Parts: sequence; C-alpha cells; structure tokens
Amino acid sequence: MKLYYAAGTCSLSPHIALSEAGLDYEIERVDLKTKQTETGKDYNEISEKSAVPLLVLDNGEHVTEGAVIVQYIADLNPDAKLAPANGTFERVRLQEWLNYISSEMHKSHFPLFRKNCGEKAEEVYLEKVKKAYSYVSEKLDGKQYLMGDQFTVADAYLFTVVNWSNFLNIDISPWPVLVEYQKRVAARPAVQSVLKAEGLLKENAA
Ligand SMILES: N[C@@H](CCC(=O)N[C@@H](CS)C(=O)NCC(=O)O)C(=O)O
Repeated sequence: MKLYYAAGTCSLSPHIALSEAGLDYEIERVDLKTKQTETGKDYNEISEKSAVPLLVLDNGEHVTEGAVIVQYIADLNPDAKLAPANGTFERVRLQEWLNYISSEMHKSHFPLFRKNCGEKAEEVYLEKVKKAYSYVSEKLDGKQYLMGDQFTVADAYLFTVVNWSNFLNIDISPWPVLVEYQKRVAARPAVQSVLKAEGLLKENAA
C-alpha cells in the first residue's frame, strides 16, 4: 500500500500509524502548491479530493480521511495495539478522540495557515485552538497517552496537530503537560523514523 503525504501536514498521523504498526508500505510525497507528486504525477488525477492523506491499497482501493485511515491501519496489525478492538466500548472512546481532534482541532488551524481569512477569523480560531490545548492538557494530566499507558492512533493525530504550533509560532509553554506529551511522542523510535523521512528533524532541516 502507498501513502500519499505532504511533509508535516495531517498526513503525518497515518504515516506514524504505518510506522508504529510495523507494516510494509510505500510513501509518495505531494507538493500541495503545485499538486505534483515526487515522481512527477498530477496529484489531481490520483486524489479526487486533491488532499492528503490518501492511502492506496494493493487492490487499488482508495482510503481517505485521516481519522478513518489510521483506524484501518491499526486494524491491520492488532498486535501493535494502536486501537482497541472494533465493537468494544474502548473503541468508542478512541473514536471520540479522533473526531474531536479532526473537527475541533485540525480544521481550526485552516485560517491560521491560510493567513487570508481576516484578523477576526484568525483570532477566533486561535482561541479555539488554545481552548483545545487546555482541554487535552486536562485530560492528559497524569497519563502517558490519551487512552492511558498505551500509545494509540489518537496520539499520532494529536501529536501531528499540536506539532503545527511550531510552524505557527504558537507558544505551548502555558500547557506544560502538552509540552511533555509532545516530547514523549516525538521520542518514540517509530515516530523518530517518520520525522526523519519527512525531513522534520532539525538535523535534516539544513
Ligand atoms: N478531511 C480530511 C482533510 C484533509 C486535509 O485537510 N488535508 C490538507 C493537508 S492537512 C490538504 O491536503 N489540503 C489540500 C491543499 O492544501 O490543497 C482529513 O481529515 O483527512
């Protein structure tokens, strides 16, 4: 299977999930400005949503929507424990997190990145992002990960969206629990290898 990704964007989350799951996969980078892939293909011809992440399965099926892709990946290798089993109440809790991160956090960053939605919109959405930082910090207090001691795909997603604070110069030091959480997730070997592959580690930045 192949993941189409753009460095540091929301596709980082399924990229981490693939790495944590220990599966065989390929990646292909997409330039979201030109919509060209690294092998010179027109991404608009590949992705009908013209967005990353896109997971193309070996049978040709396309899976889109990050919150769904990561669950698909988690279920391919249950031994990696990246998601509680389907049908359990714990799975509902995981889905609650994925939906919260997607609807309340991920998309609230849109006007902050676009910088053309007007000052008021930026102010309102920055406020929303900070409110979410407070909420997740409260929930993470005393815990390693969102679901407890076990790293799950919800952590891959949360780490990805909180990592955008680096690109947007949002100071997260008022949320020390979140600062420690980001460090904890970043230090995982599978996450390190993905950050390296996407050129997001400082040593690769030059
Ligand atoms: N609902 C989609 C949204 C995906 C999305 O917003 N992707 C962004 C990158 S984070 C993108 O590819 N945007 C297209 C563009 O910038 O042209 C999901 O959750 O996977």
